[in-house]
Amino acid sequence: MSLREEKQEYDMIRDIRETPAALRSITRALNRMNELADLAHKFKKIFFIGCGSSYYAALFGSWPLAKSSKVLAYALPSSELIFHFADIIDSNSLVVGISRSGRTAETIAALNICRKKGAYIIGFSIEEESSMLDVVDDLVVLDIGGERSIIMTKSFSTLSLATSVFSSILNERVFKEKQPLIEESKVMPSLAERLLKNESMVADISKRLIDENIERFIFLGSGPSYPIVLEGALKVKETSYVATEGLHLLEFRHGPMAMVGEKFSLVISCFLNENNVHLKNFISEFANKNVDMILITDTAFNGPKETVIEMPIEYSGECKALLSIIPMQILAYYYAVGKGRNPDKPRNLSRYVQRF
Ligand code: F1P
Repeated sequence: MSLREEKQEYDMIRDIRETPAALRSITRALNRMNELADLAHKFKKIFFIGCGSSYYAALFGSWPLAKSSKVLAYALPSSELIFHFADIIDSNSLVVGISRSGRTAETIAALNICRKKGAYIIGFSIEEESSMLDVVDDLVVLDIGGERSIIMTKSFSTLSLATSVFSSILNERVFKEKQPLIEESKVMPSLAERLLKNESMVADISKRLIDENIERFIFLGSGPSYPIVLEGALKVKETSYVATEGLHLLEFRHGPMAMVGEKFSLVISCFLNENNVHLKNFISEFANKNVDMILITDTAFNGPKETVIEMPIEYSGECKALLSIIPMQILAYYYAVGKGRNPDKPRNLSRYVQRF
C-alpha cells in the first residue's frame, strides 16, 4: 500500500492542496499593489522582514529588487533588524513586513522601531485584524481563507508570490524593465494545480526515503531557488525533526560534500539558465558518487539514478523556483507521516512566537 493510501490525513496536506485557490488572492490584490507602488517608488532603501517561513518569503520577495542596481534591497529576519540594522533605517526607507498571523513579537517590535525612524511601512498578511495593523501605513491582506495547520504551506507560497510581484511592480514602474512574474502570477494557480497532480508520486518518493533509512537532507538551490530550499529544509525539520539544511547550490562543494559517504539525500531545485553547464557538471559529479538526489527541475539530466520531479520548461526562473516548494512540502508531509509524526502537532511549535 502506498503512503498516500495507508495513513490518516492531516490538515497540513489539506492546506497544501488549497495552494491554487490561495494564489488566486494575488490577482485580487494586484490593483492594491499597483496603488502602493505609486508612492513607494521614491524610496532609496527597501527592507523585507519576517520570521521563520515569513523570513524566507521576505528573501524571495526581495529577489526581483535585490538584482537591481538602482535601489538597495535587503531581506532580514525581524530580530536581526532589531539587533543590528536599526541605525540604517530612515525616512528614505520602505519596510515590507511579512507575517501570516500579523502578531509575531519580533516582527511587530521591528516594525515599531522602523516607524519611529520615519520609514514607510507596508505589511503583508493573511489576517485583516492583528497587531500589525497598528504599526503599518498600509496593509495588503491576502484572503486565502485561513490556514489550519501550524506549519506554513499555502500561506508561504502566497506571501512569497505577493511580495515578489510587489517587487516586480516596483521594478517595472521605476526601472521600466518588463517583469514576467507579474503576468505569470495569473497562471500560477493553474500551474500549482498541475504540480499537485504529482502528490502520489512524491508520496512514493517519501516512502522510498523512509525504507532506505535516510535521516539527513540537504536542500540546494541557486538565486530565487535559494529561499525556497531554505523553506523546504525547514518543512522537513518542523515536521520530522531530522537534520536538514538549505544551501546555495555550489556551496555544497565547499565543505558539506565531506558528508558524501554517509547516508543522506540531496533535494535540488534547479532550472535551465545560463549556468546550465555548471548545473549539469554538479549533478553528474554527485550522481557518479552515488549520492541520493531528488531533482525538481525542467531539465533532462539522463544521470544514472536521480529521482526527477518535472517542472514545466516555459516561465521565468522565479516562477519555477516558487512552484518547486509544492513538491518539497508534499515530500516533507509524507516523510513525517511515514515516520509516525503528526505534522499538525509539531513538537514545541506554536502558530506564532509571542515574546522574545
Ligand atoms: C512566523 C513563524 C512560522 C513558524 C512558527 C512560528 O509566523 O515563525 O513560520 O512556522 O510556528 O511563527 P508569522 O509571523 O508568519 O505569523
